[in-house]
Amino acid sequence: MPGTRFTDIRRFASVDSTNRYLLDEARAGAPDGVVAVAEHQSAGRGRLGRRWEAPRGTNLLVSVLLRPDLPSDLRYLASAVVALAAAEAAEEVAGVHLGVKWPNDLLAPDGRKVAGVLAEADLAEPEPDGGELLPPIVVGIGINVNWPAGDADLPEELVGTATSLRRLADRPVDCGAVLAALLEALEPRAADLGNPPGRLRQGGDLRSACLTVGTPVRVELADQVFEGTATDVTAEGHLLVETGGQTRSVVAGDVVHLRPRD
Ligand code: BT5
Repeated sequence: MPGTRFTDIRRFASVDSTNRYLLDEARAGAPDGVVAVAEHQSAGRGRLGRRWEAPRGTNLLVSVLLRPDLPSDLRYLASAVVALAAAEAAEEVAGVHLGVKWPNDLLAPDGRKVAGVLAEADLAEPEPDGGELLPPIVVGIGINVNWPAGDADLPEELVGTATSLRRLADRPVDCGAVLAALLEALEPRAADLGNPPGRLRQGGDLRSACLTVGTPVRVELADQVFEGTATDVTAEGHLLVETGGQTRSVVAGDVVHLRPRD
C-alpha cells in the first residue's frame, strides 16, 4: 500500500494460518509492516484454541506484523488499532457501521459478529540480529466480507451470531478494497502506538467505539462466571464491570453481551 509501511504484502491461495506464517517470519527477523493475506486457511485460528471459519475466497483473512515501541502493559493497543482500522474500512467500502465488543470483536448493530481479531506475540524469542528489532506482535483479523450471504450458509452453531458486510450492505463487497482501506486506516493508528499522546488517542478511540461499555454482561473466566454492567475500559485495556455493588477489573476472558446497549 503506497504511502504506508505495508508495502510487503504476501498473498497465499492457501495457508494453514496467516498468523502462524507471520509469527515464523517474525522469529526469522522480518521487519515491521509485513502483511500476509490468504484466500483460504486450513487451520484459521481464533482465541483460546478456537477455529475461525471462512469458505475459500469469500472473506478477508489477513495478518500484519507490527514491532511497535509499546510498553508491555499497553500491548492490547496493537489489536485495538487493527479492529478500529477495520471498522473504518467497513464504513468506507461497504457503508456499514460496526462497533467493538471488548476485547476486540467487531459487531453489527444487531449484535452479530462480523470480524474477530487475534493478536499473538512471542516475547520469549530472542531476535536473531542481537536485539536491534523491537519485539513483534502479529495481529490477525478475519472479516466476514461476503460470507455468510444468509443464515442458510452457516454451520448451526453460528446461526444468529455471525453476519457479513455483504448481508449488511445488501450487495457483494470487494475484499481487495476492504484490505486497501484497512491498511490505509491502520498506518496513522500504528504510528500512534510509538508515542504517549498517540497511545492516549487510540485508547480514547477504542473506548468510544466499544459497545460493551454501558451494556449488561456475563463474564466467563476460567474458574468463575459472573454478571454485571460494563462501565469502562481502563488505560491498560481492562474492562471494568460493576457487579453486586463493587467494580471488578477483567483482564482476559469471554464477555457475553446480555442485550445490546440501549
Ligand atoms: C476470534 O477468535 O474472533 C479471532 C479470529 C481471528 C481470525 C484471523 S483470520 C487471519 C488470522 N489468521 C488466523 O489463523 N487467525 C486470524 P474468538 O473470539 O475465539 O472467536 C472464535 C469463535 O467465533 C469460534 O469459536 C466460533 O464460535 C466463532 N466463529 C468462527 N468463525 C466465525 C466467523 N467467520 N464469523 C463469526 N464467528 C465465527
